[in-house]
Amino acid sequence: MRTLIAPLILALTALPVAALALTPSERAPSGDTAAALTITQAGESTILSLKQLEQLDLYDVDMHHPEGLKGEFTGVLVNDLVDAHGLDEATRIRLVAADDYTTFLTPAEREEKQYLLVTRFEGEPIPLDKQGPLMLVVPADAEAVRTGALPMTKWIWSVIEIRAR
Ligand SMILES: Nc1nc2c(c(=O)[nH]1)N[C@H]1C(S)=C(S)[C@@H](COP(=O)(O)O)O[C@H]1N2
Ligand SMILES: [Mo]
Repeated sequence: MRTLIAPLILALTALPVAALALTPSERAPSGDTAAALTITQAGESTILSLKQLEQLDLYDVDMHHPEGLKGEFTGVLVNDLVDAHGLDEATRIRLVAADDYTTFLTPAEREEKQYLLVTRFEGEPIPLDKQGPLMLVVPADAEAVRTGALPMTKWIWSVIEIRAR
């Protein structure tokens, strides 16, 4: 009996984690130079295109988004963006969407989980009317949000600006 229990417990605990791993993407950065994201800190704004954003390391995750999309999401890590743009690591950042919806991320939240700023779905840019062009996802929370165990307030879509101050 004991010989069966240990492998069984191992198999059960490994299951949920394996499904939602971020893996380095093989995709080439976008060539799109249109304005995509404004980064504001201490009154100074920088405007980034998808081409510039995707110079950061790209990651893929296979996920069922709580709003319905199911497949491969590709994007950059919010923490990589914070590092690359010298945003104050101690400050909470505010994400602002095209419809004025806004949400905050504290340094502790960014430390605890990976927040992916999605630039592609199934390899293609996401149109504004499909909640693109940039959407924030929390792959580790996808299942809990879909079952209603966690709120979806961090899953802001149509992100146009990130502010730190
Ligand atoms: N851009 C944008 N993102 C958003 C929202 C929104 O109104 N605009 N609503 C948030 C909230 S509070 C929830 S619960 C989920 C789902 O919002 P919905 O119920 O309005 O579709 O998306 C989140 N992301
Ligand atoms: Mo909500």
